[in-house]
Amino acid sequence: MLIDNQKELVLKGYSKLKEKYTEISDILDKEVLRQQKTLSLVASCCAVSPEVLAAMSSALVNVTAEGSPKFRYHAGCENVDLVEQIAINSACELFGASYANVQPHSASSANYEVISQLLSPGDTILGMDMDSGGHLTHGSSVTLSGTYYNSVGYHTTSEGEIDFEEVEKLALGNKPRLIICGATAYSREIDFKKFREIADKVDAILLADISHIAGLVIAGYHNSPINFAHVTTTCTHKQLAGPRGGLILSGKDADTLVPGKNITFRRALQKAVFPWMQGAPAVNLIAAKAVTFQKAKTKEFKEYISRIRETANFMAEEFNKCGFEVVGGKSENHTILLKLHGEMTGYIAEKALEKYSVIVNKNRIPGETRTSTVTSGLRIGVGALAQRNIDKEGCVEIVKLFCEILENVIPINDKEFSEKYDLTEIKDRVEEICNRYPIEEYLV
Ligand code: DSN
Repeated sequence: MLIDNQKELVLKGYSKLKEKYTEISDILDKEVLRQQKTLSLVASCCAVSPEVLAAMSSALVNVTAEGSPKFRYHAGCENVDLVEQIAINSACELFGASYANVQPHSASSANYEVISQLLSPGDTILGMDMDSGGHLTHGSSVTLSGTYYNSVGYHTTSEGEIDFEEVEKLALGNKPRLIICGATAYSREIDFKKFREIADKVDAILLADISHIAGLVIAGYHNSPINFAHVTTTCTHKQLAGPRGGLILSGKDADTLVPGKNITFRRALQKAVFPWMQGAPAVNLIAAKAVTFQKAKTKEFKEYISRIRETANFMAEEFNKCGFEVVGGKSENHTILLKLHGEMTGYIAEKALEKYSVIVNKNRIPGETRTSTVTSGLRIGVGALAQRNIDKEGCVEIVKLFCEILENVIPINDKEFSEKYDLTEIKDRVEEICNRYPIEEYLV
C-alpha cells in the first residue's frame, strides 16, 4: 500500500522498532526518561524540539544528492533542492550573512573544511589555547589542525579575558595565515572587531567559530562576527537546539578574493565542503536545520536565549556566594567555569554529581596541571536549564545541590573517591526539581 506522508512512515517505523528491535527500542525509551529526570548542565547540550526530531526522520534520508541546489550529480533531487534552498536562505536571513553552506556534518567538519581549503599544510594557525577555552579543532596538537599546520596558541589574562596584547604580539611575530576566534569553555564576550583589526595588520584570514554562542549572537546578546570574520562556522545543535550538524557562513567578505588566491571566499567555501571534504550531504538533517533556522526567528526563541543570559548571570553569582571559584568571576554568555581546589579533580566532581543525576563535564582550566581525562575544572552551561524555564529559586536549589554533593566527597586519588554520608535522598530532590521545571521543548 502506498504511504503518501511522512507521519505514517515514521509511526510505522516506531511500531516495528518496538515489535522487532525491542532491546534497542527499550534503550531509546529509557533515554527519553533519563533526559527528563536528570539535570543537564552540559554547556553543549540542549533538547531539540519534536518538529526538529520529526524532520530528522524524514524520507529525504534516502536521497543521494552530491552537489548543491540545481547543481547535483544525481537525479531525483527536486524536493531536496527545495528544502536545501530554504535552509540556505533561512540561515542567511537569520545571521545576516550573504553566504551559507548547510551541508557540513558538524562544526568540527566545517572547521576542517575551511582550514584545509584556505591553507596549505605547514601554514600557521593562531588559535585559542585549550586550557584557556579553545576548541580541539583550533590548533590542538592531538588533532589534524595542530599536526598538519603550525599551531600557535593565545591565552586568557588572569582576569579570564582574551589577552589581546598577546594575540597581537603572536600575530605580528608569527604571521599566521589564519586566526581563529571562538571557544568551547570561555565565559566572556568575544570582541570580533578587535580580532579583525589584528588579522588585517598581518593579512591573516579570520575564522570565527560561534558553536557555543550562536543563539546569543542571533538574539542580539552577543556581538556578531558575520561581517568581521571572513568566515564564520557553527554547529546547529547546542544553543540553536537543532540537529547535530554544522554550518559555514560568510558576510561582507563572501565575494572578496581569498588573500593570495584567485578565488572568492564564496567559491572556495562551496568547494571546501563538496567535493573537497564531504560527499553526499545528510539531507534529512538539512531539513531539520531549515526548521531550526525558522524556529530561531521566533519570539519564543529570543525569550529562551534571554533566559540563558539571566540564568548564567544569576548562577555565576550564586556559585561565587557558595565559595566556588568562578573563572573570571562572572559569565557573559551561557558558560560558568569552576576552578576546583585541593585534591578535588574535575573527574571526581563530574562522577560525584552524576551519581545524583546532575550532569556536567570536567574541563581544563587556565594554568591546568592535570591531564584532560582528569582536569581541575568543571564547565557548566545553562542552555538546558533555560529550556526548563528555571527561575531564581530553582537556580539557588541547584547550586546548593552542588555544594552538598561536592562537600560530601573525599578524594582518594585523581579518579576515586569516598563519601562522608549517604546522600541518596538528593537523587529524589533532583527528580522533584526536574518535575517542577519540565523540559519545555518536549511539551510545546
Ligand atoms: N565541542 C564539544 C563541547 O563543547 O562540549 C562538543 O560539542
